[in-house]
Amino acid sequence: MHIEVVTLFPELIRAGLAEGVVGRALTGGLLRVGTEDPRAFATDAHRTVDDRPYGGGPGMVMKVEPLGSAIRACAGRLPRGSPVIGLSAQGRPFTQQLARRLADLQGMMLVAGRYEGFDQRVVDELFDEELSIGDYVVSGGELPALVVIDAVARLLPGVLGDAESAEQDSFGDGLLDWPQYTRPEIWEGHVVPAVLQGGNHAAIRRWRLKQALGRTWQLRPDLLSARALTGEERALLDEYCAGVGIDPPR
Ligand code: 9D3
Repeated sequence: MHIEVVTLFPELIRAGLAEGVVGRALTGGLLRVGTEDPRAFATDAHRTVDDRPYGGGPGMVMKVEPLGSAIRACAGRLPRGSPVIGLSAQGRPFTQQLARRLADLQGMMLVAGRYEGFDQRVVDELFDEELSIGDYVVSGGELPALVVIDAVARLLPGVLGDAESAEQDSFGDGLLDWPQYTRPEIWEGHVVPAVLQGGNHAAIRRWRLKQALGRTWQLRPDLLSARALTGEERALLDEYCAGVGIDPPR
């Protein structure tokens, strides 16, 4: 997978990719990430990359010519057909489903905005789509671009080890995780649930599934509504709800 990022802060992108799973994907050659700084295409003595909004008002807008030139330079390095994705608060919400779709591509371009955002003509003429990472305000598109890269990179074949990726095809799909515990058995008077200390693997599996279902219903009922339940899941969730004294889903 080849990703190009258009950004006024290439160091921020580099720093965000250096560690952990994504860092390994880069050094291992499973992922390639390049950056292009619109400032490199600014033509005036001050290397200007922003300008005042038509119509007035506070803030600045990313200047069109340097941004357009940086996007075209990146496009020339990417496989044909790679989508150009702008990161903006006006974008479509980024989801795991979209991360899976992007992970199937050979390449993509991520364009990070700064200031009040992009000139709408850049959006209309050069972007294939705009993505947001959620309903809160961050200062620019760089952290959102890193979120997209991280979510996509960990889905690429070979990036996660066996132990990490086994998690992905467990019944946890579409549910919150079950509670995890490690040693010691008693910490400041608080014990690890007894079922996890026995070797009854069928009982452990049922307990974890029940916890995952119950926590999802308590904390994120929207996720459960979007997911069908098997007969076993329905029964385990009813048990969980009875245990904590809440109503199960109808
Ligand atoms: C919505 C607030 N705007 C009022 C005029 C100002 C503004 C805030 C933040 C303009 C641009 C930005 C920068 N944000 C992003 O570039 C961004 C973002 C975000 O803020 N939230 C969630 N996802 C994203 S993706 C890019």
